[in-house]
Amino acid sequence: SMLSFEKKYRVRGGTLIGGDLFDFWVGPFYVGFFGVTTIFFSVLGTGLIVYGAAIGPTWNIWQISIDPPDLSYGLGFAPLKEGGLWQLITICALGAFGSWVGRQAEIARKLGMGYHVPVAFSVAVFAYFSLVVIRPVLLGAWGHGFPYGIFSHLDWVSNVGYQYLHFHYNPAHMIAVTFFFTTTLALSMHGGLVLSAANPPKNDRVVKTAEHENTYFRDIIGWSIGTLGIHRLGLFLALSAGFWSAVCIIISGPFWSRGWPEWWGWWLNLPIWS
Ligand code: BCL
Ligand code: UQ2
Repeated sequence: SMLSFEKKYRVRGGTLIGGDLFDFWVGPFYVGFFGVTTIFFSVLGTGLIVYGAAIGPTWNIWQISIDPPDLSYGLGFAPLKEGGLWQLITICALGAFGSWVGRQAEIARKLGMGYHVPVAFSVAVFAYFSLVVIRPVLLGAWGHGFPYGIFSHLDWVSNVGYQYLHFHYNPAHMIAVTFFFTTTLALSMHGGLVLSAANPPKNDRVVKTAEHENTYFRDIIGWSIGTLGIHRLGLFLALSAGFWSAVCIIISGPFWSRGWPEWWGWWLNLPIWS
């Protein structure tokens, strides 16, 4: 049931597609045009995965894999059992992720909020899109996409990594990894700081405010980024992690086909060393 204050947020309008047609709620869920398309693509895509598993060799959850077409199919359609399923599932996945972005955007509009959430999720979708569309298209075959399976996608990451000898030398991978690690550092500091102020020890029980949070860091490092600032920093760090991940895989093959350690030759070859 609805909480007393919820009703005032259930306002009409703000839709991008469909006008008033899907502008309603089912229980706690907003529906909307994109809610319908999300359900459609998710159910169809999941059904195709289960079908692929059913015609495959195993029900072992770790070993089930829906593989992309052989490289020989290039950028064409493959028969269903030869990678065509992977192609349809990829379309469904992109349809569902795109619908989810649209749904986030409509709800943001409805509530008069910024588009930060859909923009953020779009970066995750972009990372997925770069793996299964951008890089395969640039390399000329859908077979460069990654297989949909638990162990199989790990094998793919390992194989593709070693294809470039030592993926840690990929400069964009370095930046992505650094942003991932810094994101966890920032979130652990933020979570720790907020809990330390808002969830005081038993012998005190006086909830502290942002002034205490600011003072804590001013005392330690002479500066506080501030309560709004830490969220801006967090969003920037997290989006950068996803963005540089996409870059690191797009450049592997299409723009650099040798080992990544060799890329650093530009440094060793600087004239200042000779
Ligand atoms: Mg590496 C990629 C870290 C070692 C080869 N590697 C990555 C990046 C990340 C990373 C920077 C993966 C994250 C990503 O793309 O997110 N690698 C990393 C680290 C080490 C490491 C930290 C380490 O050693 C400590 N990598 C190595 C070794 C190589 C290697 C040296 C193997 C031998 N690495 C590769 C290769 C790749 C990476 C090859 C990549 O392709 C990958 C990369 O950059 O990909 C872009 C982005 C996020 C996504 C793609 C997820 C998208 C989610 C979508 C939009 C939504 C899903 C919804 C879901 C289905 C719904 C669920 C519903 C639930 C019910 C709620
Ligand atoms: C802060 C602040 C918060 C915070 C955190 C800080 C009151 C509740 C975590 C401290 C953050 C700093 C010093 C930036 C760290 C930089 C990187 C790159 C990790 O000052 O304001 O608000 O949560």
